[in-house]
Amino acid sequence: MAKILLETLKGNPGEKVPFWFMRQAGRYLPEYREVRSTCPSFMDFCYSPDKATEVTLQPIRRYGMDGAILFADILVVPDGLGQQVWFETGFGPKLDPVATEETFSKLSMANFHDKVGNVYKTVSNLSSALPENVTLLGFAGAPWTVATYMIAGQGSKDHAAARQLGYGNPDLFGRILNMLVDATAEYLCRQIEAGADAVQIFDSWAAAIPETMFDEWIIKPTKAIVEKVRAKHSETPIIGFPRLAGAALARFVEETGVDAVSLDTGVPLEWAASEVQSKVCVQGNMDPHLVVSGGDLMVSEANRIMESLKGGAHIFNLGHGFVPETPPENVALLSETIKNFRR
Ligand code: 1CP
Repeated sequence: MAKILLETLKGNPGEKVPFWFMRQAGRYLPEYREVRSTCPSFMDFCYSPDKATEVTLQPIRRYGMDGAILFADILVVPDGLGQQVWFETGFGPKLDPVATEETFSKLSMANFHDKVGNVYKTVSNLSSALPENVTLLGFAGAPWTVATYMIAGQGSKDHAAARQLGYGNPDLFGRILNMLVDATAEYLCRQIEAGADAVQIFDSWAAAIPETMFDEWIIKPTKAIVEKVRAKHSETPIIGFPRLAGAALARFVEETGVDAVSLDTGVPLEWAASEVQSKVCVQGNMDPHLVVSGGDLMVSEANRIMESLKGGAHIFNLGHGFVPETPPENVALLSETIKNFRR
């Protein structure tokens, strides 16, 4: 059986719209919470191939998505570089901040692949466990988004610490981004070698960056990763996701050379069809909060999205990840709606 999601990423869409959802594995599923409860440390959970494999497969069994995304986290990369990462219940990620020469000098690739090797094991487990029509997606965070956590030592709303270091000490900031480019490119190549069919680069915090900085912080590092991965694996599609980039999305697509791009919830579809989908495959872009209420509005919105993007390569997805309060039965209705649509 053909992998219709992979074919669509390669620019060969068919009658059906392939689909997967960001955060399709996660707390909205009771079976996820059950496995999660066996592992108090979230990072240990990401490094447990059997558990990570199981929770990746759970949504596929329930809903039959065309794509399975590796279960791990974007903060595996700083952890692999030697920056301590942990998750505090009710708070989120915590890291020992890297914002000085001294803290930066402790990071290196020396133990990277050993440290994160179990993620590659999860990918290879998945590549044998998944039904043959399901596309296996690997992923990593983009350097800018990962750097916002590394520099602040936690999640932040306006990414003040990263922006201020980027302006105030562009040399050190540039070296942090370069280290992330090299690590991320190697990390994605290893996932591909372990069996990932395609990879996505999440730039979740690409919003409201001045255009000159958008080039330095978002486009250049992403382009460098695309070039490095493509040099080794020219056939593997690479998906970008500069979330909330606004009109800069069109330039992102042209300049980074990604094969596909994920649209956040606010991207107008008529604009996306003419300015973005005319060049690459698009994914998107249902509001995850609409899946919390579900019903007729969710169904009509899903159909509107698929109608609006049926002129080119489109993979149905959300505009951002599922929220924990999503009722699993609404995901079932959404999945059926997508499966029944014909272009
Ligand atoms: O205890 C739990 O179960 C915590 C919830 C959770 C989950 C399910 C976290 C903590 N990470 C994940 C898995 C995850 N993270 C996946 C796997 C698979 C899937 O999508 O089904 C992926 C792709 C990510 C990527 C990720 N992690 C991103 C980029 C995508 C996005 O959502 O914008 C980001 C920003 C993170 C950081 C992160 N991980 C987890 C938390 C609480 C956070 C911080 C978010 C914030 O700063 O607001």
